[in-house]
Amino acid sequence: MYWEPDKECISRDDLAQLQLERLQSTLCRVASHVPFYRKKFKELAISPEDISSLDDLRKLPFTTKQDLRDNYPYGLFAVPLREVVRIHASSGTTGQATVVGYTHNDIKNWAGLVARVLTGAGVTKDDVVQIAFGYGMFTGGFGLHYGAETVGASVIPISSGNTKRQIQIMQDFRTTALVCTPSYALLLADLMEEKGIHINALSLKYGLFGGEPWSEAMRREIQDKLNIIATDNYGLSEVMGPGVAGECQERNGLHINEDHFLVEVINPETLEPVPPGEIGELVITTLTKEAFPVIRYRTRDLTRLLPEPCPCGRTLTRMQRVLGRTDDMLIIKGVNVYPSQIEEVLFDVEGTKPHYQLVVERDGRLDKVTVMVEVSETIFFDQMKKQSEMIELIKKRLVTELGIGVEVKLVGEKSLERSEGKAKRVVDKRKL
Ligand code: DLL
Repeated sequence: MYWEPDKECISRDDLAQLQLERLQSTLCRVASHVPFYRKKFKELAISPEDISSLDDLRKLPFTTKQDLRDNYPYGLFAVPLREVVRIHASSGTTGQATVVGYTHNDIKNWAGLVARVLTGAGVTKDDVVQIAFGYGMFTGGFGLHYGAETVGASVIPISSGNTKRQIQIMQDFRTTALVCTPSYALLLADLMEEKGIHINALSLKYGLFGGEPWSEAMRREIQDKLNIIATDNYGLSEVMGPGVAGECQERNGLHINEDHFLVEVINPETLEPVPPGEIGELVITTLTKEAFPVIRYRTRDLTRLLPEPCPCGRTLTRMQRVLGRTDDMLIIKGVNVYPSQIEEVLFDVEGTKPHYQLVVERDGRLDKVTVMVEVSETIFFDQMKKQSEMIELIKKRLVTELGIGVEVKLVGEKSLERSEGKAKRVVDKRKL
């Protein structure tokens, strides 16, 4: 049930002590080996010795994605390349790619933390784990792979893509745990339905999904269609990759691996901590990373901490599923709107499919958002009246939820572009 009970169920006091010790050694490491941090500490007139409690964390500078870009490719590494055994990079779709490195020890820790997440979700060495995340520069494939091997499960490193083959392998190899993005899990489920493959033809028990935001409605749909326990897991390459946090079988928030990551939740505008339990931007300081430590890394992911004890017995704090990103936020007629808010509304309406896209355009001086959502074939082709009723219902609920009006367009099943990795939810035509 637990992978490392001494860490996952550690007392909060012991944890705080461990975090402080590890923070201090991380600060010494970056101050002596990373010119970027040395310069920042000097500018702020602080040195690692000034940090004598966890509250002192607030004296430290933030690190942003731009800092990583400015130091491309190896500028923030804290060890010589000779000690680096693995390099990953983020896709860089929004500018310069960012590069991260791992020592032998980092890889060992990473595998152990992913093993924790897998174990929490139910995976044991008796499982056959199909990893449908891309292998390559993306951390998803290799990260989950090493973790699953560490658990002792039988790993199928199929990587992403080739959906038909994924299903064939799932049947033939009797896969019990599926690992991929939640949107890809739905794509797999849809194709199975189309091909008339009954869920009983599979041996699936668990699905571990991450890499992109999803909703409770999507979880329900995946669990029903694939007849599995679907858990959420979170991570980012700048900090390590998958393995930063993951849900246990309670499925009520993700336990953060706090013995390796110190987290804060801040107001992205004032940069001050939000009151306990409120939503803000997650900020992470790595506590054990050797090759690529980061101090107060601004993830741009929005969440809140759930400090109440979890019935599973783990003492590691949970975070709520990621609600969106600060840079995903759309400002429409002055109102902040997150795709996840729209998603929750859409999926509550009967007849919609869990595939949608938000198209943002500029109409004169104003931003206009059109919500495109797939609906079942019967509604799309046969029932004009039902269609207009549905549009009105969605619009009404969106006004209540968001406080502003948006356009709604129903589209046929499978007409929105599918992705084998992370789904593209927002098409912003304003930048074109
Ligand atoms: O997506 C690492 C990962 C791979 C995590 C596989 C889990 C499973 P990046 O490509 O660097 O790394 O993207 C990180 O993806 O800042 C979030 O915005 C988003 N993200 C990752 N996991 C989740 C999740 C990997 N469970 C960025 N829920 C992060 C919501 C997530 N968003």
